[in-house]
Amino acid sequence: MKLYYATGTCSLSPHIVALEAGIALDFEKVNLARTPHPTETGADYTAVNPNGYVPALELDNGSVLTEGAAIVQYLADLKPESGLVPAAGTAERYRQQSWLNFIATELHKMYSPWLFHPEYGMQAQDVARKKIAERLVFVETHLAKSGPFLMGEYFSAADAYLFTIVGWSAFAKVDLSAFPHLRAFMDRVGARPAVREAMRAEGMKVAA
Ligand SMILES: N[C@@H](CCC(=O)N[C@@H](CS)C(=O)NCC(=O)O)C(=O)O
Repeated sequence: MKLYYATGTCSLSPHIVALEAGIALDFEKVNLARTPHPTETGADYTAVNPNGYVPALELDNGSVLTEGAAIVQYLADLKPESGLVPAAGTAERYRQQSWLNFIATELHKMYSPWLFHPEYGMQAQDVARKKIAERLVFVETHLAKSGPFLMGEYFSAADAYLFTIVGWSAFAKVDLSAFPHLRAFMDRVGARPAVREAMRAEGMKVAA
């Protein structure tokens, strides 16, 4: 299987999940700075994902799975013993899907594109930061009451996704000072060997 990724973007989440699950992947880097995005081999990435965005997972049968929230579940389901997703059909699985959907729609798509494109202007950025702060209050309250991870006592695929998106906060000037449990979560997840390995492999800076 091959993961199409771009350094430090949302594709870090399936990268982390693959390493946590012990799944060996091939990787092909996508250059998001050029449009249409070429891959590192010079291929046109829209031939892989017509929407042009990462991540995309090319399966061994040649078919392509897109959407980060679906990809992390697919990978984790390949290794149920990793405990990264609850069993399909259980209430716990729906609870995790609820978190994955929340992260995708309420966080990911508020940080990106709004806080990554200064051309949208300060007003749009202020609105996005205010909305993100409201959503992070919800996450903070949950972690304080039911943490230390989103699913409680165990690290799951949803945590990899949350870590990836909240990890953009310094760059996006999203202030985390009011969220001590979330900051502790970021430190806790950031210290995991698989997370550090994924970040290092993508050429990201990893805390000492
Ligand atoms: N709905 C997609 C969105 C993925 C997404 O926003 N990817 C960004 C990087 S974090 C991207 O590739 N942007 C470049 C583009 O849209 O052309 C998902 O959840 O996987």
